[in-house]
Amino acid sequence: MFATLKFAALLLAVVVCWATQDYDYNDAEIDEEPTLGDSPYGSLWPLPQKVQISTVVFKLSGASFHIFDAKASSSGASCRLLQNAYRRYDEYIFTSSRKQGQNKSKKALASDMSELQVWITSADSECDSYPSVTSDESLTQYSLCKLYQYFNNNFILHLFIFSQKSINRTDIHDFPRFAHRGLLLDTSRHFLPIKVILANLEAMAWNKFNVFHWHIVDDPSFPYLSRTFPQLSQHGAYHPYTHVYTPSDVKMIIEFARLRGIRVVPEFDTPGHTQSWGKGQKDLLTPCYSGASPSGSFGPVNPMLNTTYDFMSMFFKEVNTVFPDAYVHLGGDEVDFSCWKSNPDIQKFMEQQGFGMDYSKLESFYIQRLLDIVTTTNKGYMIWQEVFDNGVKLKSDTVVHVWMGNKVEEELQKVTEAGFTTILSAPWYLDYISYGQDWQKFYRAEPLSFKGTDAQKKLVIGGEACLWGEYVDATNLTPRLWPRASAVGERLWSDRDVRDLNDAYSRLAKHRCRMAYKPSVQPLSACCGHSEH
Ligand code: CP6
Repeated sequence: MFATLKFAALLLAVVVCWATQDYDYNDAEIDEEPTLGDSPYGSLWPLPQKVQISTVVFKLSGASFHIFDAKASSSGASCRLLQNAYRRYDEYIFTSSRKQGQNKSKKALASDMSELQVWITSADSECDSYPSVTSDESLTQYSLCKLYQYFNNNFILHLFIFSQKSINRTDIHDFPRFAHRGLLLDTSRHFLPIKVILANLEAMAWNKFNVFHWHIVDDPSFPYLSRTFPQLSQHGAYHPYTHVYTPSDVKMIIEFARLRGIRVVPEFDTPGHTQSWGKGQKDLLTPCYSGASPSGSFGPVNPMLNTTYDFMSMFFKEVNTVFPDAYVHLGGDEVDFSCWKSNPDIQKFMEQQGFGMDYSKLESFYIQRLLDIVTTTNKGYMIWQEVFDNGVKLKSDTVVHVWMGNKVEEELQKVTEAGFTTILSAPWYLDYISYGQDWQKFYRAEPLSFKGTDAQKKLVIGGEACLWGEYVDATNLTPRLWPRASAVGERLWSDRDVRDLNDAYSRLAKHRCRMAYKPSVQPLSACCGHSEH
């Protein structure tokens, strides 16, 4: 029991949790840990690009404090997105104190900060539209006697005051280093209830992630309820009613994300990783052979049938109407050729097409046709790196997703040399866990360390933390992700030079507690008792 407690405490790396316990870890482990001091930046996470904290302290008074539109703001009362954000931030800051009635009897003092004015300076409002890769996420914040916040466009209140009850006078000018800061969740290996997805979108917003890469279907299950092809989830989901995402579920997730400046990019991965598609869609997958007769098992999508492309055409037309983002992720990773090789019809087709024995040519043949289909729906696409590696002809706005752990820099070099935008996931496989503080490994990664021109570096638009779902479900997903993903969040948001592990450790410990005590991320709250953080 005691051993379990100690282990949990170390994993979570929280000061408040381990203070009373007696440790006997071996020295080698301990030597590698950064020391936990105080950061001059308090609990700021991710660290803003420019921040100046003065020693003048103001108190936030829960009784009188309110957030509202500045007079000169170009957007305000009619903007539901903004008003929703004000309400949320008021809750973040004051929920616990108001519940406990702490501020009711206290009168506001002269030094109290009583208001936050929000001044939107951009001309075109993004109130009613969806965030995009070109959204302006910059912010200028002046903390005067009254707190003003000027920011452009994206409407995410990146308030550093977050949940503090007092605040140092601070000037901030902030903007992201990378435009694409994503998190991949996998809802196929284990079904994730809506509640879990929303809780993690909330945590993403606190860490300034702005892309939810929804790896929605894969081999084990097909939880996406398609209006056009309802039989896909009918037969391919773990349960046809309880373990599916209905059109209204999907809508809710997209709106919840939008209000937090987060894009939802769905991935419908083909031609591999499609076992679950085959359950509801006859003849979509390639029959595998054992000798001269079908073995009864199936391989990747069947690339030689016209019906395959008719299906994909209708399917992605629907995807285009359901998911408003300008991009869809088309997968294309890890295609296993053994089934294609075993099938005599495919062998014949290979010969006719002049592919010889090169099955990657067959893979490319399929992907090429799929890309052309998706292009007609006016969507952009992202693809895993294999599609690029195989020489498929890609639209110039394609995002190539680099995930393989070997030769990462070489790959980034090649992809950007070819002129494509790219995002990086190779260093950020959060489904891999190891003893001790592995957040440091994620934190140390540097996306631009490859050899290349400035123009090439500009094509790296960001990265994604991946939490593949083989070993996570609703019971352990949130605590496995946070605060480990926060390390990736800071790497993608803050300046390249922000890499001091001791400073990060101090801020992250505080940031982690802040996240843990938020009622909307319940799974984390269970580990600690009451706190003042
Ligand atoms: N599922 C899908 C996966 C993985 C990929 N695609 C994966 C591969 C290797 C590791 C972890 C995950 N589980 N559809 C690769 C992008 Cl180590």
